[in-house]
Amino acid sequence: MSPRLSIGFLTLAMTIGVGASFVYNPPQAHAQETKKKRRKEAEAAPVVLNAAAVAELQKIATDRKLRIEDLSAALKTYLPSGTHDEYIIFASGGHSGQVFMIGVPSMRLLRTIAVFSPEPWQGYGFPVGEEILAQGDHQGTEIRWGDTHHPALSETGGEYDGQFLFIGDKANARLAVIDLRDMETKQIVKNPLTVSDHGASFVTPDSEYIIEGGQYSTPLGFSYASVDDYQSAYRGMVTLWKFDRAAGRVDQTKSFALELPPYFQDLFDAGKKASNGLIFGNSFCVESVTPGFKIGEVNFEAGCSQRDTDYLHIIDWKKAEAVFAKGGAKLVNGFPVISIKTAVDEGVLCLTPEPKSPHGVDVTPNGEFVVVAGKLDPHVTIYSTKKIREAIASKKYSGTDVYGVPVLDFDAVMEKQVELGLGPLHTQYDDKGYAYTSLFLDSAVARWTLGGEYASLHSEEPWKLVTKTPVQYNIGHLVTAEGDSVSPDGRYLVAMNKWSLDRFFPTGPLLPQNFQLVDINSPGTTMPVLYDMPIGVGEPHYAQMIKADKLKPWTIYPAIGWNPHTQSIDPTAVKAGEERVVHDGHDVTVYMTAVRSHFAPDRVEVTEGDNITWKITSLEQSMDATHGFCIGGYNINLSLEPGEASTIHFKAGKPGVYPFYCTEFCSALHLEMLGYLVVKPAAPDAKLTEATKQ
Ligand code: K7E
Ligand code: CUA
Repeated sequence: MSPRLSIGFLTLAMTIGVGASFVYNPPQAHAQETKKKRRKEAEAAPVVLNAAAVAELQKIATDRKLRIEDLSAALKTYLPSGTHDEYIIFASGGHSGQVFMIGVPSMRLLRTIAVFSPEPWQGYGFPVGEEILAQGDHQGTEIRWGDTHHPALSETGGEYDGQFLFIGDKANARLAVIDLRDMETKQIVKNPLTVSDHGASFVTPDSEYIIEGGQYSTPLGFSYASVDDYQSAYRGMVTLWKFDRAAGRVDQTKSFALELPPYFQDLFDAGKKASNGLIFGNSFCVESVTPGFKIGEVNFEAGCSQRDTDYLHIIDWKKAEAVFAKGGAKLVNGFPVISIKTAVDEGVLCLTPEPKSPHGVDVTPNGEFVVVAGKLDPHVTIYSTKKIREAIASKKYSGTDVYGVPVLDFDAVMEKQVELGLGPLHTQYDDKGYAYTSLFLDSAVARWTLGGEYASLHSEEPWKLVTKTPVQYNIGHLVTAEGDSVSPDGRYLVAMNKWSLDRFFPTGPLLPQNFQLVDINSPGTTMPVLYDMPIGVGEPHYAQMIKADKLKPWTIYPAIGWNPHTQSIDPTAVKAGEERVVHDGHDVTVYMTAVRSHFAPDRVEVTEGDNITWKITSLEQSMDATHGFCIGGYNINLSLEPGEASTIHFKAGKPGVYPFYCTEFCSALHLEMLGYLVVKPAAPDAKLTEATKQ
């Protein structure tokens, strides 16, 4: 054998020979080796820029017309091949209905997680996962997309614990639960009270509850009432979904909602530390004008902004939980709802004025303050949670609203107002006593100083604007490293910009959005933009950024025959050596395994009209050895990750021959990983019987 041929033979043997008894795994071994080697090299020889290196860099910079800040940004964001990011962002995927996983500081898209929309690569909805998607259907209407807004990582003691991610769908008022061990969606819950929402999802400090606030008021429970009866028949709401961490699911039987006045509730945030037990939610349009209001005289949005203030909602969720536990909720569309009256009588709900048309409501990491940003007011308004508690205790009310809800005196609970610029929206925090607020109209990120306990962390005067960094353009949310947990890291900020205009090559009239990485590591006025990342899928809203080492994702499923839905071994999963096809009248069960590079069995013969149950187990135990399984013409496509077991059901259609094949280029003999589903015509005598009957 010539050396060339023998190498080829060896590679082939390694590729096709991976079975239960043959564990040689070249790509993985190679990856580990590279990583170790790199680390050793970097430790042994920290870079020294000698004259030759400087000259080379100078040439690159000159040729590419780079400035010194560009070089610095490049060095801060570049990840040498084979190294990993320090932080992971889980970003809303907007209208794509999905979640994006992005590394920071490299801003590389690592994965899309399929949530509300079918996704073929992940085999989500074809048909595995269809049962999860169907949980989110609305009154019999199939909903197969989502407008995702706010992802929330599960928390323990107010820290991201890296176990679960929740995300809300604004368009259809739904909440999804993603297990971060395999980054797959496990559950979708449809809100039984409202069609659409906005204030989802936000968690209480130990993820006891996942908060889903509503938005556009409607009659609760999908019932009908004329818009003319808005004041009496339309209501807002906030739902508290009980999270069962052990089950990894929302427990709908232990969840409840609060009826709220028909203001448009917007965003919510849970108190923490000093303010644990409270929930803060803002609102706009407390004028309760409705679309169609004074047609021809003034438009709706102007009608919505007649007053100078809207209302911040303050909810005591521990008291609400107690009211629910003692049966104080009434069923609306089968779901327990605490009425406004009960909430007021039991001291669960009160309001306080906030500057008109607010958007963000963000509790500081120590729980001492709540920052509200009003789109039409250049200030952020900061409330003291201590003053709120005191005002509630001493009943410092300035009156009640038209629904009888007590309104706390604004001056008694307001701590400060800080002028930042035009269109402040959302606020996040760092470890240096700074807050960061997005300025939509200014297209900038404002850094400003917090007071109270935070004053000792920085040398500047508290409650003052420190600096603004322009971003491109029209920033919505922003996210800092662990920025809404009890201990933010600072370091990085990502501006989530709605418009990109000239930043990228034009992609037709529909342009990407622009995520910009901002370096917030140095105190004071230095806060440069490091990187532009186009987002060409949907419109992301919020994101959360977690330390990468807090995530412990599985690299293969824990055992062969794993059912990702139950996160346990499926006792009925097909085992190696038990592959077969069982015919029982018109019921056919296929017991199949998949391993490089074949499906067994690879010829399945059925008869037109047969009910087929098709079970497949991936026998793979090597990282990244994923197989796909598709049957053309049947809308079937599975992703079989190492160890995964799947079961699907379908009916054999028209007689014919349907090739099935592996949709992942899994090995050198991947193209050979195929088989035939042969659908035979129903027996002629059976047809005769049918005909005779007529
Ligand atoms: Cu500002 Cu839905 Cu949080 Cu969009 S929301 S930006
Ligand atoms: Cu398995 Cu390609």
